[in-house]
Amino acid sequence: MESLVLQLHEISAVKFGNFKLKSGISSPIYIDLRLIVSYPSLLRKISQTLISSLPSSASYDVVFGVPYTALPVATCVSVTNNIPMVMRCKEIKDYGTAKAIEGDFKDGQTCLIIEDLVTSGTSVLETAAPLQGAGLKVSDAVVLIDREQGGRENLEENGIRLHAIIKLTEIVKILREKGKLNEEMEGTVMKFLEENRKVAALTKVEKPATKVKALSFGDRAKLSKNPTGKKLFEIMVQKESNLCLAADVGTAAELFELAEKVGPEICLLKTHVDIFPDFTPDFGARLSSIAEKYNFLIFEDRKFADIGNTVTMQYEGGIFHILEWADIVNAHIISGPGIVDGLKLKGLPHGRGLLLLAEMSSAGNLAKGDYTAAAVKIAEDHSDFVIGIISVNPASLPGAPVNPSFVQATPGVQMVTGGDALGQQYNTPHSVIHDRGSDIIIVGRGIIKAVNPAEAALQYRLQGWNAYLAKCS
Ligand code: 5BU
Repeated sequence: MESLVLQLHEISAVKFGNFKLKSGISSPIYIDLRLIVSYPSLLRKISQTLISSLPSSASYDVVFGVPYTALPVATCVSVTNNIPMVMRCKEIKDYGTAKAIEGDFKDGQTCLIIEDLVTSGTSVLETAAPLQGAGLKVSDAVVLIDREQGGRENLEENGIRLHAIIKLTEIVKILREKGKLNEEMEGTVMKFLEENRKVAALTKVEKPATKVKALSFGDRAKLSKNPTGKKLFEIMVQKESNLCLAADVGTAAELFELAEKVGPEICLLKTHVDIFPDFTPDFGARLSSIAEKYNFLIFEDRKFADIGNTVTMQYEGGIFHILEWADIVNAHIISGPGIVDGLKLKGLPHGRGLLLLAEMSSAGNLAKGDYTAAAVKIAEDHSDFVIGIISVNPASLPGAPVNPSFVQATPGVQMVTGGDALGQQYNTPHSVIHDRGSDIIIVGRGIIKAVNPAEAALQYRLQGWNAYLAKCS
């Protein structure tokens, strides 16, 4: 262990000084294990140490390295121990055969997660979810360094055993013993690590006490002035689901098949009806009967944007007859409040609801500032028909907290942050619901490109719902 620590120090993978961390705080210690790719013998040593730290009885069908730092380590473990590897693509592409998890594996196989450093355990948890979603069993994670900031406990609570090679405080002690840092620096680093541990523990205890408890969906159902808005909240409570599936599949036939599989997990199914080459006039009736069977609502993501008079015709007419089957539609406010009046004219007599777009998930979009504020204001002015808002950061909307009778729905959600090649940006379910204050996660490719969409939907539902429960407690 000593020689490993000394080598890490020698290649400057462990440094002492004054470093500004991503979180903005200054740290006297900095760890950058990406450097190990330049030192093959060290890489080999680390991977061997990781494997030998596991119980001898343990065996895994596949290994997975958290990108990017642990990826070469996992490759090394895979090659030397002859254990197949699986990989995650940070960006799920629309084309080709790219999947959320790449590699050959079978449902129910066991997967060992390999990570370089664990702090609170969040990154391991966010990694485990899509693996589990793809059908793999994850019960163990092995890491090189444990920062001792609650990672072990957090993972344990989620059924994952943590195997750590060395604690950060042990690294500091070894380097001090070997004369690589002076007493003063040792003191500074130990104090920093201790304080950070306290900070992590304190925020855990203090946050719920100082934060305003979120109102439950059940209570908010009572506040909604619109029957569809009310029903949506009620379904969320009944199904313990705040998951909306963005069903962007290639054909209507695939959509029906997917809705049957994922139906039990969702409160809302979002369509883009104009993408189906096999659309037929009975589309609405067929989808509605599946919606009724599994108790979810249908949201056509039509993004109306024209003047009031035109949207009345687009809503009701054409070949899609959206008004007949979509419980909910949405609209941009670029044309002003007349668009809401137009849609309301047709929708309200049918008890339908409208979501207004206040923010978008794509990079460089223009829905911000005054535009976002205007969307919230128009929503308030039409709270009999507007049931909620499409937003990305609901807690920071102008005038927040926004009227609790409005549901907040957020697209751009996957188990890991990142994006696609065309500007989509992803946040995790926990971050969207708990940290950003949203109510509903809208998930498309995270579910539909999964090997097992039903299992992936279950995982998204659990993550979304647990984040909601945490907000209410
Ligand atoms: P994804 O596969 O999870 O990236 O799909 C996201 C869906 O949400 C997709 O149907 C988009 O049309 C939709 N969407 C979005 O991604 N971003 C937005 O700001 C809005 C809708 Br509004």
